[in-house]
Amino acid sequence: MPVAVDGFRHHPDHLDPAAQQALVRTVLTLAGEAPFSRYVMPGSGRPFSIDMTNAGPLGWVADRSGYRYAPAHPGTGRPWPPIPEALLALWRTLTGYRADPECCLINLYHGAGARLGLHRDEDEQTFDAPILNLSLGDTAVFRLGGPRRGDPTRSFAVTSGTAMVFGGLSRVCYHGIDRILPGSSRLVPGGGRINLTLRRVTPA
Ligand SMILES: O=C(O)CCC(=O)C(=O)O
Ligand SMILES: [Mn+2]
Repeated sequence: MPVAVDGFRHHPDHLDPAAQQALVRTVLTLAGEAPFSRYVMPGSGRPFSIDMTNAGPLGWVADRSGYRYAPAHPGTGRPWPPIPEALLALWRTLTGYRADPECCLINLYHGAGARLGLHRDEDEQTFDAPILNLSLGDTAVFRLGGPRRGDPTRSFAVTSGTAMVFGGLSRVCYHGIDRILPGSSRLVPGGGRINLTLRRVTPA
C-alpha cells in the first residue's frame, strides 16, 4: 500500500485482463446509450479536460450553475442506464456496504492534458458509504491528501485493473489525477484511461 490513510484500501491487479476487457466493452456499450460529455466548471464555464458519463439512478453532472446529481443525461434527457451487475458485484465484495451504489461515474482520460484537479467528493447527501474506484487502461498518477485542502499530499501510480476503496477518513480526503501516462496500456480502444467511480448518493 503506497499510502496509509484510515479507511483507504488499494488493490492493484484486482481485475484480471479478461475482466478488464469485459468492463471496457461494458463501458463502451453504456456510452452508446448515454454518450460521454465534456462538462464545464461552475462559474468559469471552463471545460474539464476529461469526458464523463454515468450509469445508475443518479448521475453526477456539472454545468455553469453547479455540481449535482441528476436522474437523466443532460444531453439526451433519458435516464442513465442501470449500473451493470458486474460492477454491483464488485461493490458488494469490496465495500461490504449494506446498500448498492446509486451512481457509477465514468471518467475518460485521453491524451497528455487529461487531468482532474484536487477535490473532495462532497455532492452526496451521505459520506457514510465508501467510494469504489476502478481503473482501466493507461496508468494514472493519483494524488491523495488529507481532509483539508492544505494538508500534505502524496502521488502514486494507479495501473489498469486496480480497485481502490475510500472509506473511513479517506472518504473525505482531497484527491485528484495529476496526469495519465499515454500509451502505457493498450486496453482502451484509441488509448486512454477509463475510471469508474461508484458512489452512494442518498442515505441507505
Ligand atoms: O479518475 C480517478 O481515479 C479519480 C476520479 C475522481 O476522483 C472523481 O471522479 O471524483
Ligand atoms: Mn473524486
